[in-house]
Amino acid sequence: MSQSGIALSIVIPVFDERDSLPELMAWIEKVITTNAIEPAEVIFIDDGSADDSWKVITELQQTYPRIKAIRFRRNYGKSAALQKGFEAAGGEVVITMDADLQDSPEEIPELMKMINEENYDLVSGWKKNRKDPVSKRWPSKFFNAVTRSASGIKLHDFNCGLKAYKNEVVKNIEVYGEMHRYIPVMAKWSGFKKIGEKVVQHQARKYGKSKFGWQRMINGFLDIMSIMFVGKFGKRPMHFFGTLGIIFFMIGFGILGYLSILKLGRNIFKISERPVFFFGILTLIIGAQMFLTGFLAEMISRNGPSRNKYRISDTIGIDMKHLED
Ligand SMILES: Nc1nc2c(ncn2[C@@H]2O[C@H](COP(=O)(O)OP(=O)(O)O)[C@@H](O)[C@H]2O)c(=O)[nH]1
Ligand SMILES: [Mg+2]
Repeated sequence: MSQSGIALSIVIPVFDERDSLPELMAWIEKVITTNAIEPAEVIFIDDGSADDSWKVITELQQTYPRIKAIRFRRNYGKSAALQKGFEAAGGEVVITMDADLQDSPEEIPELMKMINEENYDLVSGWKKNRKDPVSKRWPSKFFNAVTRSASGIKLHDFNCGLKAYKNEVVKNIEVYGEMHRYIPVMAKWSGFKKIGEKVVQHQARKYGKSKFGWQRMINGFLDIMSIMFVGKFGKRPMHFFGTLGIIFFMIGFGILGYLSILKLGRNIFKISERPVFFFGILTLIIGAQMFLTGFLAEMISRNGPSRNKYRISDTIGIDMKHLED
């Protein structure tokens, strides 16, 4: 048991899912009681929904006291919601799940077993038989192939909303931007190596509509570059920029030095008539720029980022002060 004595935390990001919530909560409750998973908490993070999702959550809480909730003042994105949910989660096992009824709560007991008994750090769902339109499935296949080869983690479905974690995993990763797609990659970089997957049931969306279009997909691709970079050089950016800086600087220095010696020796040409002269100047400047970038990155990373500040307007069952820090 963790210090809080809670066996399971279910973290559910919500954005305009009013119609799905009552059915989802009833289903989760059924799974928890039939499998005697106690104590369990369900944490909803309402991310500035424009419909009455918050009102529905508040009402559901009267029936199901295990519900806790956080409400953002505006929409910050799925990653932000997961991050705050992870900070609030006290369960020994933490399971994330979409709010739209596409993920099945029936998978919970088996996922818990894989964490508790088979000692996995992280288990990702795999929507093997995915009930979404082709416009979603194909980009997703491509995305998964890229992420697989970039990260070396052999998962089929990185972006599955249904995942299970050991508590210490969620406390040791920081999810922001559109990074929720790369949580397994972040977990690996943080030293959690036992990462597995489980084929999970997937349903077509019953109510409401999908919130992930191509704009968010592009941000997702940019984020994988950040994640690989931060994972490798986040704490020592000068090693990356400095190395590139030295290479460029030496090339430029070599070219200009060579031209200077020629000029001094024979003085028979105008230095600016040699095209390589401009190349030399260019690489020298790029080299110097790289160094400056490296120094700036070092200074910023030393002062620590404050990107996980989100404005929270309400909470249920959760200490708000501790969350806004
Ligand atoms: N907190 C939060 N949750 C979101 C946001 N966008 C989507 N979600 C939730 O993430 C889950 C998956 O989103 P969905 O639109 O169904 O994506 P799809 O399954 O890929 O079509 C659902 O539970 C959504 O409510 C967001 O901006 N903030
Ligand atoms: Mg969905």
